[in-house]
Amino acid sequence: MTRLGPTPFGQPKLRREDERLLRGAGLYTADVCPPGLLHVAFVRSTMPRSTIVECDTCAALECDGVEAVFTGSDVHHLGDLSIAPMMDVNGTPEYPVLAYQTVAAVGQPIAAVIAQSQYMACDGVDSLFVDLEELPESEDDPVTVTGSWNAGSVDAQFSKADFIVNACVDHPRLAPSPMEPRAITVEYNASNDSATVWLSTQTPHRARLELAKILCICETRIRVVAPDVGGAFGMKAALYPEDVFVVWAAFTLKRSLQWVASRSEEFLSATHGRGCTSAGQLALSRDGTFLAVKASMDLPLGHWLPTSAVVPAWNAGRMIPTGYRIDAVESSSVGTCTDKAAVGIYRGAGRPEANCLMERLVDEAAAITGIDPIDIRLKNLVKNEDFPFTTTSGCVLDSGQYGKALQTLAEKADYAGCVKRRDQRREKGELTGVGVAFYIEPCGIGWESARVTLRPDGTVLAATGGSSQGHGRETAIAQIVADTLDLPMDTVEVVHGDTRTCPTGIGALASRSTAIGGSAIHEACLLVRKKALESSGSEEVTAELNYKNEGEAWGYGCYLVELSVDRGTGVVTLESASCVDDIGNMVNPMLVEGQIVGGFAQGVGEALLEEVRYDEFGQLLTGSFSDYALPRADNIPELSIFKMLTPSPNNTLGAKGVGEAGTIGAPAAILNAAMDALRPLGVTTLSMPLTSQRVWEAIRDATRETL
Ligand code: SMO
Repeated sequence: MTRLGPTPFGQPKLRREDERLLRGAGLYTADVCPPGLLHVAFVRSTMPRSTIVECDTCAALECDGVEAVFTGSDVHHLGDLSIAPMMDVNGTPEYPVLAYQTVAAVGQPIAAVIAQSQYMACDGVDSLFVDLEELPESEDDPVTVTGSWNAGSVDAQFSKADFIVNACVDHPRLAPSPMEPRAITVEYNASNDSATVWLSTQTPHRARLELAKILCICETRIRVVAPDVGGAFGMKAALYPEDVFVVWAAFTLKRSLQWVASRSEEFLSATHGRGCTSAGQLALSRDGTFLAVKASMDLPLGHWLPTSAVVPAWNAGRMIPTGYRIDAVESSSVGTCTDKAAVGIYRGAGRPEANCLMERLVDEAAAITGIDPIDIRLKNLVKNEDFPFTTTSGCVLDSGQYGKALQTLAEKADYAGCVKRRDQRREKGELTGVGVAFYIEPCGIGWESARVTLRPDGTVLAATGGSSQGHGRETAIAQIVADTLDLPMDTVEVVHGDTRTCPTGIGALASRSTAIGGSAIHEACLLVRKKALESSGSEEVTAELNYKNEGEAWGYGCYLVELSVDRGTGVVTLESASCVDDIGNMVNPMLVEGQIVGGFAQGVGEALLEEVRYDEFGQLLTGSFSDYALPRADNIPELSIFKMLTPSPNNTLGAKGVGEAGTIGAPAAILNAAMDALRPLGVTTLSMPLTSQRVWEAIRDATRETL
């Protein structure tokens, strides 16, 4: 697939979803109101690690409108959730639908009240009496997931190195915060004892499979529909205990039920991301050649493991040494269960962790050798002629022009001018920095499904096994179909996110929607075209297939930021930002830029503002947006976006993912720029988020020592 040009493919088509969404005519899970709907609210633990001494439901049951109350003893027989087995796990933490006998974390559901309205359910929750007795800290070893990636003579390279540099990076624990919180509406169908589960999810088919397994019922009794989804970012990839409860209760009561999380419930019990602490060492020769790298990644997990719980640890470990040619690598990654909210994938999912550590090490290498940060990268990045390139840890980087991307960035963003301005301002006593970061982004492994039907009237129905989390899939898929079949876009109807009308598939995650999901649609179109040419011309023609890619596509790119630091207050101000991203063939450049800008904003949030905090007793301190600082428009400088185009040889569209690009490149570039600004004062390390308090303390500590 190399055809690009005056066809829908490659054009910045407006999103066909937006007409209905902007007019308020979208259909979100909470908008679905089957007749006789009852509402669910959860009683949540106010303490970590406790024994449930008493859970008295009497008063709640007498509340107006309350129809039923359930506790852990009603559901503790239900099954467990599957965990993607990418690393070794030394135990199985419980998957408690409602806490039974003990609770593990603040915010864990203990009981559920079902009532005629959401308010009545909340009144019931307030009337329910729970007595908890705090347990001492457990003496058992926590459940951990571990992995290591070792190759080459690391010790020999370290002993012959001219320099060894160190870096540590602290990633804040983050709350993914999609605009639409978690929501589930179960429409119970008494005629055949089945249910339609409307769920704000990234993975409808997996949700059906897991629900059937946990509830021990046949999959045919459950239809899962992901209607419009208002953002997900990895937070809606796994099935939550609350979801399982609501479906179980609907079948038990034979009633339709709905639960919509409040924002506070999201901070307390939706999955968090990041929280990784990493440490690394890079050995290099005097001329700036990288010889060996050691990295250790330490990631938190929560009190239960969502399906993709180990993915961040796996990506963080296996991606070292990212896009650099380093022949000796020793990388290890450990995820450790804690008595806090679950941690799962969040936009980037281990990619920012690996890239931030490498980029910090590379900048330290530049500083110690006196080689320019761009030049030392150019010297060590994988060269064009080496693709496909198998990294020392075994990742197969498919394609790219890494050096050219960095040179393009230097030119377009006027790197030389940035450095000159910085030096002039430094002479006047200002704290200013220029930061560069290179990143790579693995995009989806495996397969996705598609079914394309060409109707006798010339219109097309395209059904994908993937789904949409609000990122414009209907538009992108319609463009691929229209281009492949040479039809106008408005003849193409797209369906997704429904286990009844779509072929069994995976979903919207891991930057896979276009590279794999889009390729599946493209292949199905080619098959339909072939069948149509062989048919009589007046019949309906359908093609359905599973497409498996030939290996991961690796997006990559680089970011450059200029920033200044106020010496008196520690406030960091981003002054400019530019990026070059190579995502292979593009279906819709407007959607691509939207992804880059959105990812960048979340990357700025991680670098400068956002942090989920618990106190020493396990109490959540950041339970609302007044304590948890999402970036606002005035925190985000305009991002100048430039593109490279190296098609991936690993999928039929030649596409790479772009969903996570900005969250990977931005924090690394910002960290490097802040270190560049503060290194002259003697600051040697900084932790994210770079709040004014943290930065002020770093300045104070560094300057105090030199007094
Ligand atoms: S963090 Mo993404 O939804 O794989």
